[in-house]
Amino acid sequence: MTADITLTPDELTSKVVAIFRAAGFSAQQAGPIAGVIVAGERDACKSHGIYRIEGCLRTLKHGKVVPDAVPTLTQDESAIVRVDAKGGFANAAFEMGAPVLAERAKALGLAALVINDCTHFSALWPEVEALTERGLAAIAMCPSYATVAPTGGTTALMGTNPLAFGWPRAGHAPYVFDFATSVAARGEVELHRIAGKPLPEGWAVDAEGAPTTDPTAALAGAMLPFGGHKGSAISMMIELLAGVMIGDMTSPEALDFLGTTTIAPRHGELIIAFCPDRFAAAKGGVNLDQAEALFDAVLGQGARLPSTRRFTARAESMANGITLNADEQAMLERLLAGG
Ligand code: NDP
Ligand code: PYC
Repeated sequence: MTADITLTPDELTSKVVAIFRAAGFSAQQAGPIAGVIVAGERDACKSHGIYRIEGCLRTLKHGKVVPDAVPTLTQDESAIVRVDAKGGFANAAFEMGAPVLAERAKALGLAALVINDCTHFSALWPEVEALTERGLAAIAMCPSYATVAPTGGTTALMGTNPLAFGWPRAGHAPYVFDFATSVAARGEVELHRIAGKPLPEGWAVDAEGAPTTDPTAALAGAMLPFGGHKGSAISMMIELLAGVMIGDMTSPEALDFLGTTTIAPRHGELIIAFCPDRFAAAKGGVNLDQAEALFDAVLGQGARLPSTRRFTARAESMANGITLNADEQAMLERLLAGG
């Protein structure tokens, strides 16, 4: 049995970039997708780590992502910055749009980045974190493909529709949360299936609409929203704002376009950035200590802030490397060999 191996984030990035470049992705696409995949693995977010590589490659084989897409940015004097991803992954489009979004948000107080026609498989926290690094608060959201039943319903309609928020903090890692509006990300269901483990109760229904803990039955049926009718409504809001409002596909349309949930979905994404100092200008600028008092109160109760687990994992990976088990190594070696 092969022992675990430990790689630095840079070593893992080189391997992931090499896999995507050999598959035909341009450097402009391969770098950003490898970046978010390795960030997921580094931060112990396995549902969006290296397990996603094969899904990206399948998406290419199905002809549903443009491997050498060159995103284009359109900007005017308004608060809306647009990047057309031209069918490539959202990550290259975000890298192009983020500096302009930040500049507009600082100039106007708030601004939005609309990404259209992107293929999307990734976690959203890297994006809101990138904006907090520029002193901005940010919200990011996108639809997915129809895999989640509305509360009270039985059939997949909405996507797992992630929602992320970031708040900048002086002298601390930012306050960031990022979650699916389904009970868990679909990637978690996939990981349970691969590991042969049952799902927790309340995650999913089967194709007949009956509750199930069998991951395979859940993947054929529908996941459920988090928080009952509240998560269901937030998920619908994401369909409206990051689908209909930006003139892009909703989750059912994305599923129709692809015909399968085994590859990454095509749709749009909406990222909104806020300049706290501009909002509090009448009060002489934002008082970040007020936010710190809230965070301290959370910690004072023995609770934790979101992303603490992730930042701890990141510090551990940066200090001691990213450990891959035998199956993960075998997958990487197979993909590096072109298999
Ligand atoms: P989780 O339920 O694992 O985590 C959600 C968030 O809650 C994280 O910020 C997490 O912080 C925080 N959190 C968890 N437990 C606690 C706690 N006890 N106290 C305080 N905060 C806590 O996320 P999901 O499975 O819902 O989503 C995982 C990822 O999947 C997300 O990154 C999301 O963007 C991605 N996704 C992407 C989709 C796409 O279409 N591109 C679709 C759906 C999901 P921490 O990480 O520190 O635990
Ligand atoms: O994990 O739900 C998910 C997901 C869907 C698309 C990308 N990630």
